Order: sequence, then C-alpha cells, then structure tokens
Amino acid sequence: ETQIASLLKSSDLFPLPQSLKLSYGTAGFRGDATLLASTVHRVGILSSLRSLKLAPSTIGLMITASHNKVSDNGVKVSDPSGEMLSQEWEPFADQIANASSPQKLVSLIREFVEREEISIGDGGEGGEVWLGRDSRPSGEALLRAAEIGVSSVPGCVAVDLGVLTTPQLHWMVRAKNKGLKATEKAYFESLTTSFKCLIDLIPFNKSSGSKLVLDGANGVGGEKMEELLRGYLSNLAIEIRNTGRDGGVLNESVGADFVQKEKVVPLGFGVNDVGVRCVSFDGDADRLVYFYLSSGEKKIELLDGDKILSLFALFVKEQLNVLDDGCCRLGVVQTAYANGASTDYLKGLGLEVVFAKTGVKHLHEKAAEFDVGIYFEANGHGTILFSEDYVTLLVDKRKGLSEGSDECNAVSRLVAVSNLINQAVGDAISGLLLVEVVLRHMGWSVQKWNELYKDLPSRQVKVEVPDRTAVVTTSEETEALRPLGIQDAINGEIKKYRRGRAFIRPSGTEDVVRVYAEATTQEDADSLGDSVAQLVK
Ligand code: 16G
Ligand code: ZN
Repeated sequence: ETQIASLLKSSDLFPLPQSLKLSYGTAGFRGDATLLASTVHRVGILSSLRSLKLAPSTIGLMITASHNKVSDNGVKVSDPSGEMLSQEWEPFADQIANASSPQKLVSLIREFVEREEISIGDGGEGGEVWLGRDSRPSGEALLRAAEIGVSSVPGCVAVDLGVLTTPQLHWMVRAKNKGLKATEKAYFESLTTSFKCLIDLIPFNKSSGSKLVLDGANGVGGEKMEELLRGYLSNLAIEIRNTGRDGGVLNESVGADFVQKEKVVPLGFGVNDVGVRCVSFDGDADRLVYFYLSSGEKKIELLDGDKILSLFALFVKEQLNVLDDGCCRLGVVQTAYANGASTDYLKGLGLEVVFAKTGVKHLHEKAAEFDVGIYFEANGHGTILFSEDYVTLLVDKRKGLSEGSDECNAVSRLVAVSNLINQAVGDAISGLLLVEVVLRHMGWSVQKWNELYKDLPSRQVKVEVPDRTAVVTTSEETEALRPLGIQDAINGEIKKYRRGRAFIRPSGTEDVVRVYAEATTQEDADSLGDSVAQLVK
C-alpha cells in the first residue's frame, strides 16, 4: 500500500486537463504542450512498469512531437530492443492517459499490475527508464513530469539523457540492453567507424565530392549533425542551415515534412542552390528526404523515402549478387502511399515487395521477417533491418574469404551497413550517411540518382468527416471494406484513368479521411483524387 501512496501523491501533482481525450496512435501521444504534463507523467509510470515487467531491462521515453508545430509536444516509449512500445500495451496507455482522477488512475494501474503479474518494490530487480527530449522549449518541464512519474513507482529510477534525436534515444536503449556502450559518444563512434569503413571500400576513387546542404528543420537533428562533423567526421563537406540558432522556428516552412508535402524549397534555400544536393530532416531527425532545385523557382525535384529505399535496395542487392547468396531473403516493405513507379522499379530489380499499414511500427514488423528487410514510408521514415543470424553468418563467412577479394569486400560492406544504419528505428543522420556513401560508391550525382525512375503524378486530399472510423480498410490499406460499396465506386473512378490508382484510409493522427490518387498526368491524378474525395463526403 505504500506503493499506492507514492503513486497517488505524485498523480495529485498532475491533474488531467478537462476535455483532453488522447490516443497512443501511430506515434505516441501528441497535443498542445500546455496540456500534456499529466500525460507525460503517466507515461513515466507506464515506462517504469514496462521496465519491471521485462526486468532486468531499460525502457526509453522520448518527449517529442516530431514534425508538428513548436507549441505541440508528445511522448512515446521505446521497448528494450529499441523498437516502439509493444502494441499489446497500447490499450493500457490509452486508459491511464485518460483516467479522470488520481484514484481512477491508481485503480487502473493496480488492476493492470495484477493481471500482468508485475512485482513492484519487493526487493527484486529494479526498473530503469532513460529519458530524452527534442529541442522544443516545453520539453524540459515535461521531462521533469516524466521523471516524477518514473520514480513514483517504487524501485524505479529515471536517467535524464537531455536533448537527443528520437533515433539516438532508441539506439542507446537498444545498446544498453545488449550490454554495449550506450552513450551518445558511442553512437557517434559507431556511425563514424562504419561510415569510414564503407568509404574505404569504394572500388575506385569515384568521388562525388560535391557539397551537401542540410536543412535541419530548426531542430535537434542539425545540432547533432554539427556535433558529428565537428568531433568525428571533420572532412565531410556538409553545410548545415536552419540550425535553430538563426531565429528560425522549428518545422515552420522548413524540414522534411514541409518539403515532402509542399514540394518547394525550405526557408533558407534559393536560386544560389540550383543543382546542389540538399537534404531535409524532420523535427526529431527520424525522417529525411533529399531534393534539388532544377531552376531558379521554388519548386523542387524531390527524392523521397521511396527513392532512398530504391537506392539502398540497389546497393544491398549489388553486394548480395557478388556473394551469389541465394539463401539471403532480401525484402522491401512499402505502404500504399509508395509511388507506383517505385514499386515497379523495385519489382523490376527482382525484389520481393510487401505492403504494410501506414505507421513505422507496422513496416518495421514486416521488415523484421526478412534476413535483410528494407522499409521506407514515402515521407522519409525508414531503415534497413538485418537479422542477427544473418549478420553472424556474414561475419563467419568473411573468415574464409581472402582479404581484398570481391566477396570479402561485399561481406564487409553489408556488415558495415548493418552497423551504420540504425537497427532500432529510422534515423535521419545514419540515413544521410548511407545515402552519401552509396552515391559515392556508384559515382552518381543527385540528378543521376533521381533518374532511377520517374514518379507518377499523385494527389492527396483530406476530407473532414463526422466519423472517420466509418472507413475500414484491408490490412494493407489498399482497399476499403466499409462503407459498403464504396470500393466498387472507387474502382469505377480508377478505371477511367490510365495507370490510375487510388485508395482511402482514416488518418491515425487527425480527424480526417485521407485520399491518395495517382495517374500518368497531374490533371488525371488531381481529377481522380477529387472524384474519390466526393465519394467519401
Ligand atoms: C505518424 C507515423 C508516420 C505516419 C503518419 C501517418 C510513426 C513514428 N509516425 O506520424 O509514420 O506516416 O503517422 O499519419 O509511426 P496519418 O495516419 O495521419 O496519415
Ligand atoms: Zn519525426
């Protein structure tokens, strides 16, 4: 009962604001930062319980609202492997976040603890939660709320890691639970070592030496990239803009989300950058997209998640071909939003392409079924997963190969990629480094990369509806099962266009139904999108 007392006492400090209704959704809880203290506090409690349940293991808690506006914030949990919180715990997260009083909260916790057989404060293993936050000004106070929540569970301690990118926190939690060095320095060193290894393995000195310009979204990503360049990779030519120090506002007309949605240059870029290779991170640096200006106008050529995926797939496939390794199952995972031209391209490479529901956790899960699984959302979220067995196999294989042979180099490249690219979640910093390596390896400019395939014109519309849950889709979101008959009507529209494709899905983050349409011309994509939107209204 003393346990309950400490929970009650700390919960009294963080009353639930009226009218707040939250759902853990695809990316944790998000909302206006001024309303979130109770939510973050409760997620602190949940993280402690998760740590006790999986003891001995460390759980991560990240305070961020990613690409959303600076006045918003949010919170999400990392499991010991660095993956997102297990979906089995999401209903509990929803319940406690919305519990109307401290008493109600404590009784929900008590019930849950009993059902899950979590032992609290009985002298057994303690719990540990690592906390990180992005650069939002509201982050510091929310982190304090999380700390109080964590330590109100007897036997649990909070460790404040300060300002980090989301993927850094996930990486560190994963490393910690594997018994590896889990500091930020270890993260930077790991990236640096594997990056340099890949550069050394480039067959000829095919330098793409031209500079890269990074749009840091006025967030934590630019800052961390500066640290990496300053302390570890000083001869990499990257110019960083929108660091947040020059008065720019987080995510405001900058960053990966803006660039990908609007298809125009972010603030701070213009005519002087025509032809230059550019890249944008989002607010917590778990997404990236590349772009370049082809004329003096604001409109850009976008190289989105699909194109990054294609570049990575090509490189990995090239190494596997050298190994003639038919037993490696290489697969790529996309969502229904992937441009049809990218899917055709990937299938043309002979790759197995599977589709997952929108949201990183769904893609991640499917990618993990392969020996090497590459996943990306068009919006720039993604990574490459290597199964542990496959990495072990590669390392063993290398022992029997003669140093410097093509096979040996291919194996070394694959192992280095598995160390460079974040195995926990998509990571803009490691994604950037891998793109840079592969471009140099191929001897390609950004323009040449862009020519892998040409995106089909597409159009996205959002439709406000009284109840978005009225739309129910198949698991891959490519077809609507409800409202009854709507898919037939959509198919009827699609048929009118050459290479027409369209789907609808309820948003996981907003109260809207989203429509996606593509066709061979922009006019057709627009018209298909509009007519499907009419069907939804
Ligand atoms: C979340 C997801 C993102 C997805 C987006 C879709 C994570 C970390 N983030 O931001 O991957 O693309 O939701 O939003 O999973 P929507 O459901 O509103 O279209
Ligand atoms: Zn993000």
